[in-house]
Amino acid sequence: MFCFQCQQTAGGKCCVSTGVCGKQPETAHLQDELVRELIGLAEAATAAGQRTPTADRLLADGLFTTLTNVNFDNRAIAEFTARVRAERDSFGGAPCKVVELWKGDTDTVSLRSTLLFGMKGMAAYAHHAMNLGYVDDEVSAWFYKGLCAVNRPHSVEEWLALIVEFGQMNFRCMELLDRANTGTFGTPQPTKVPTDIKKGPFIVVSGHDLADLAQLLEQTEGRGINIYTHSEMLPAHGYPGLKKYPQLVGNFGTAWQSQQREFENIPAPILFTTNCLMPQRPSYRDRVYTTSVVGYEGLRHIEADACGRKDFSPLIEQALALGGYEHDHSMSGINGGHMLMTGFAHGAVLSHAEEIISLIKSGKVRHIFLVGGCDGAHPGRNYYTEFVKQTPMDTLVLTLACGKYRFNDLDLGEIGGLPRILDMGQCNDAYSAIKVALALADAFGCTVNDLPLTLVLSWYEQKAVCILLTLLALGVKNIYLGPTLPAFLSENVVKMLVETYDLHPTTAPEQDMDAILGRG
Ligand code: FSO
Ligand code: SF4
Repeated sequence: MFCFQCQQTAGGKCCVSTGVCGKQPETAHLQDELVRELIGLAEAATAAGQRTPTADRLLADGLFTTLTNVNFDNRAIAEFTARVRAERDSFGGAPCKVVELWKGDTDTVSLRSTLLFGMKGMAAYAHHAMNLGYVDDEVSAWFYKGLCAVNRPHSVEEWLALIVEFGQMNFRCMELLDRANTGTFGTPQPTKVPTDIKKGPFIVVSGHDLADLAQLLEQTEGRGINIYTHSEMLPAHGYPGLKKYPQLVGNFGTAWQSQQREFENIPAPILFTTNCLMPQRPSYRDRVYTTSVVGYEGLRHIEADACGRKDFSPLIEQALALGGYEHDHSMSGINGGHMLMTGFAHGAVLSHAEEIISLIKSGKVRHIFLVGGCDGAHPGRNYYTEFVKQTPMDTLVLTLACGKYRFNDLDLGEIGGLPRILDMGQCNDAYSAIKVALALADAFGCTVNDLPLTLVLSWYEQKAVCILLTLLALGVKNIYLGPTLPAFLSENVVKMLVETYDLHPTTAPEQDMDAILGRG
């Protein structure tokens, strides 16, 4: 196997014998095979000069299936690949020759991988939007264009142009998903979320898919079962269309990489709607369910019917049978006893735009940091906790994605009635951060790069890659990126990113803070 798509890749280089994530060589091989078939499908459709809704969906779902910590089920991957092959055959023509993805000149492999991994991230966002009935023709068409581009030779300049074009398309896709989420469930409102678990039956829902959560909430109405979000599902509490359900009572645990410890002996079922799924320990393996593109051999999978309806009764029955905790349960040691705040997406933040602008003008807010992205097990990730602890009292911290669990239990106080930490939502809500930055730039008559704003990002998997490419494509400079740089970026590509975009690898919290605030 050869896989270097995520931050925890073996030795910071590549996984070759087994994945650090638990991916086995056979699964890696099947995922590569699926990507090759997806390229074949995009090529066949392009040669035939036509697309089909089935192919649109297969391209997005297929790429998402190969994203880190999504699908470990060899049979499910092979079956999906067979569907892709059948769709390709329906376009006629001979199967095309597909490039060796991981072979060739180092810079070419690096640029090709950057585009491919970015597309895997965008596929996840397109998938969630489609689940809510939102489709953007340009976004769907770009999967064909991008997969064909991955298959062809390009000069370095051409690769870079493709990557920038992709970054802009991913902005459009994040906007689509924002419209899908807010159009379906309303504008997120600031909401306090308890982290302790009430006695009695409950279900934990992980991942990013709000449509799945909504169906589960409908089906658990009046059943005496409480629902807890986990990891990236936390921002669901801010949406009026979801928070209206009285059984959506809190958040369980912290970020994805702590799941094996936090789920140990849990007396409740857990639903994984997307990544990040880890290999399970025996004490809770019989309680984990997957749905959609997520899969793991031996776990029960909830399929959608032709209309997209899912029957969650196996989880509901198991929740009732397990019965939950006998007494209210404090999650002490894992954020226990705290209330977490979420719901500060662009709608809520921009409703305070005037105050924020006057706080900046009067010098009460000296700087705004966006500290966010994905979390992981890498020891260097304490950087983000330390960095946020060191932010001066006259600064605001915007955050998003599961990296926020590194510091969202800190009490950093308030400025002018606003909490100093504002949780904007899931990783895709980077769209909100960009909207807020653009609105502030507009109000101050400057560019985003001239604002007293610095992005300090943590990356783990390929959604973070697409977000980074979007930020660069929008011309955002001076981003701090850690805990390590992607292994798939070659020395020359890193050099180019540093020179063109002032991209900074993170160093030490004090050192970066001094550089950002012009101290020392
Ligand atoms: Fe985290 Fe996993 Fe949202 Fe990622 S749960 S790591 S960027 O999937 O998608 O932030
Ligand atoms: Fe390794 Fe990450 Fe690939 Fe898993 S997804 S095999 S950890 S590089």
